[in-house]
Amino acid sequence: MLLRDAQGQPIAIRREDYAAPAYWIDTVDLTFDLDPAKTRVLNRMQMRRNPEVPMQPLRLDGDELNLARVLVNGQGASFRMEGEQLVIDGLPDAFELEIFTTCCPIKNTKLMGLFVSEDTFFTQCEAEGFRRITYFLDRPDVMASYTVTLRAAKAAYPVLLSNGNLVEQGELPEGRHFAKWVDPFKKPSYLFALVAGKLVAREQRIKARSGKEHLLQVYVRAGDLDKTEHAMNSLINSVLWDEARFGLPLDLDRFMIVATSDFNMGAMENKGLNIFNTKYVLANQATATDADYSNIESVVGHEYFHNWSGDRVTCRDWFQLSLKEGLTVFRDQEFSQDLCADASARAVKRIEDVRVLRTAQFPEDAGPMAHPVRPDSYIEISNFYTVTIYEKGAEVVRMMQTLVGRKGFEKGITLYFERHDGQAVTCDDFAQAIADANPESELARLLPQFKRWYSQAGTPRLAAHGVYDAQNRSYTLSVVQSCPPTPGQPTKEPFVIPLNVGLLDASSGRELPLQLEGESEATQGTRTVVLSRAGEQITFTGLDAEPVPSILRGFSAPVILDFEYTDAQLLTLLANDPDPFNRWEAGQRLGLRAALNGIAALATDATPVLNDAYIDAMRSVLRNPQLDAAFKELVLTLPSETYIAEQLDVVDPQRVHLVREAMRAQLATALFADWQWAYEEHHDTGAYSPDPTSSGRRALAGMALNFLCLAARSSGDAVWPGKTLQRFKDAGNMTDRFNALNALVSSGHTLAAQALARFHAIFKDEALVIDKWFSLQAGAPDRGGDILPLVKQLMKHPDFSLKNPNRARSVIFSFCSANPGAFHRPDAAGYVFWSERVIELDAINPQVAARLARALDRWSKLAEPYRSAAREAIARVAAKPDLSKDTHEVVTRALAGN
Ligand code: B3K
Ligand code: ZN
Repeated sequence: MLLRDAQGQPIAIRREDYAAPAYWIDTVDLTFDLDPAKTRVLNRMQMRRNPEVPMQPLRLDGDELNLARVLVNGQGASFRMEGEQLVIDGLPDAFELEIFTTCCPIKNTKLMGLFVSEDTFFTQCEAEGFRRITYFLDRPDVMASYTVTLRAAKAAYPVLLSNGNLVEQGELPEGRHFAKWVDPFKKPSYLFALVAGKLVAREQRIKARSGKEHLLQVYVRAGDLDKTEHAMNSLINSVLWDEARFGLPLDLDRFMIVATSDFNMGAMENKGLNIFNTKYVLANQATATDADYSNIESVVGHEYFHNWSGDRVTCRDWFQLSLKEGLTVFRDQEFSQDLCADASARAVKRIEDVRVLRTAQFPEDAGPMAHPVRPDSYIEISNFYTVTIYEKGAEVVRMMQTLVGRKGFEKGITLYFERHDGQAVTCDDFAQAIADANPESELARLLPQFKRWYSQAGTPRLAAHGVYDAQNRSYTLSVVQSCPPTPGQPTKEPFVIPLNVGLLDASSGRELPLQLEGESEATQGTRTVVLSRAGEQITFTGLDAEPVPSILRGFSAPVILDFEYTDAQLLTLLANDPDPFNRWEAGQRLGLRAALNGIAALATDATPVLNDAYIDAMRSVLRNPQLDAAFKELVLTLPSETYIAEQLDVVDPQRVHLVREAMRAQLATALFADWQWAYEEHHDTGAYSPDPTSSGRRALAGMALNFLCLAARSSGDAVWPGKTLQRFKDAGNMTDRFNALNALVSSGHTLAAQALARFHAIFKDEALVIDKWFSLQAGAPDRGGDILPLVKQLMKHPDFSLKNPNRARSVIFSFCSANPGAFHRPDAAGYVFWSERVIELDAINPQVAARLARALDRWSKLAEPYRSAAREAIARVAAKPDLSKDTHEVVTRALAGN
């Protein structure tokens, strides 16, 4: 596969060009002599020709390798290089191929392949990193059995790990030692891993339902062992949950997690040897927040669940990435929900997941990088580890569950793994298995159309309209679906959309029984209506007055719902909807409406943005004894600047920022007494536990403190900032401490400087906490353009490093991607800063650079002068010679977008 055209421009790989491999690799025997400057890799493979493919030369992928020797059946073989590929002609049908290469892990700043982090060797092979370790058929449909021998200096690298089971270990001359690992399962190369270094492990033996014993290990650096309890508990819960919910057992004697502080992403599901960013492993109450605890639980779960959805059954090609990622995100979401003690905590988790989808995936689906859940082409696959593949992919799986029911879905999963165990398959195979296990379901009936969710990009819109017919006592909802054009897809066909609907009585707020036209009886609760045509009508009968419709309950499909709710209807839903998702959604719609009105009015009018009815409703939620603190915190959080911006055709980010800040200030003062009450009522959560109830109380107390400090800003009151500083000093856990610090920093109080200095002094040796310290400052609300100079200063701080992805993200991404009010400056200095950092990072780590490049995806929506300045900045990056494929793809797509 040649990756550049005659002009040296990268060329796209297309899904329709898929062809089975011309050779298979049955076994791989790897021997590593580990040395940071020059690691030697001996790779012995038993290979055979694929008889189903016409005879052709063997082409092995490689990247930045030094090739020393190639032997075929023990004899020197003739080969040639075509670009980075090693090509061998005239091979017999079956043969042994031996390849000897060296590489330089210490210089590997891309963190793909074999690299060194804090004197420890790690690997990252997904998607195409194995070719940076040895020449190989580096594609997921080539599955082989691996035997791995690691050799290294014993004093420097006492722990030597790879996939599977340790079968032998021992001493070697000159202070070296070795370990030999055999993986009992065939796997694609992207699941290979090794780790070598000075590490210690928390261990736990568990017994599965079958009675089989397993050893679980969490490996970290010596000082971090006290931060591994939560990760271990999360792992144990994951093993138990997958067995209980889907009947999927742990299939290995030993399951290892290893943490590294230099990692491009969250974690990696290598078979039996998961490698994790420290951010998703290390936690104790002094250093980690509730959000960290909950992220650790879901990432540990996610990687563990890949052991089946990804490892036992993998992807035929990278276009099928969502086969494993969408399914595994769905599984980790369900896991976290099932661990919740009650319905309210489950709903909170669902709302949080939907919030991610709507603030990150919807913009992606509307921008230049929009792609279907199963993309048709890519230049660099690393760019397609996106919220569309992951989160929208998970919604597609969730809709399947909705269409076949929870039990039916479990049957479908069982059939999928029975049918495809040990294979590399496609998204079609998955959908087929779920449908085949449920032949009577709506999914089976509509399967080809349902699969448009895999092939069509863009977020569908539902325009719903309700008409009450007093004479017939009926209410008809008309729903028209549409989907905007996306790159390469000018028109779309209708989707299959499961729409969960309920009706409330407008005066009492009570839920009404549902009886569809033609039905003889009414039912209580929610109905799932399956839409499949461009326009349809749903008629409910037996209604004495016009009801308030509660549509898209639980966010039953990843769509945008337009319905012309009156404020009164939304207030009814906010106060009464038994569906907690739509109850929250009603509050969001009210807040969004106020924001959009405020933005439209700003040019001429500076009256308060929020009306009394909204403020009163928020007060009622805050004071409602029936609601949980975590849910209240979500309802009282205004829609984000990014989400508000998405609703506008032309975005002036400064206006969005000003209006949202004005809304916050208004909520702070109008509810001052209520915030005081909320803080006093919720701030004591007893001994620390990260469970949803106590973390919800902390979240609400933290929110209250934030508003109290904000109110103090306009009133000049010194009491609450003083109390907040005291809270910061006395806090018994990181959540309370960080919330207090955040309250001071985001209100711009003068006490913030003191607190920040103290925070740094206390946690100077805790890298993950120092990341928080950086990110809080770079993400703080902008006041008169003060954040960019601060960000530049932070980059000069001795603790800053561009090479460490977590640190680079904590400063640069917190500013460019997460702080629109500070980043979009009328003087364009934010964009200039962005282009310089993208270029600088691209030379070090293209994956991280390409992620940062996405910060300007939505440039064509910006108002002037932002729009032209942003375009110019993107063009500046695109014009840079020798740009990586990763960044090249992102910026050229951005420019083509308009
Ligand atoms: N599968 C990995 C992601 C790999 C990213 C490669 N650029 C982690 C995960 O989704 O579980
Ligand atoms: Zn994953």
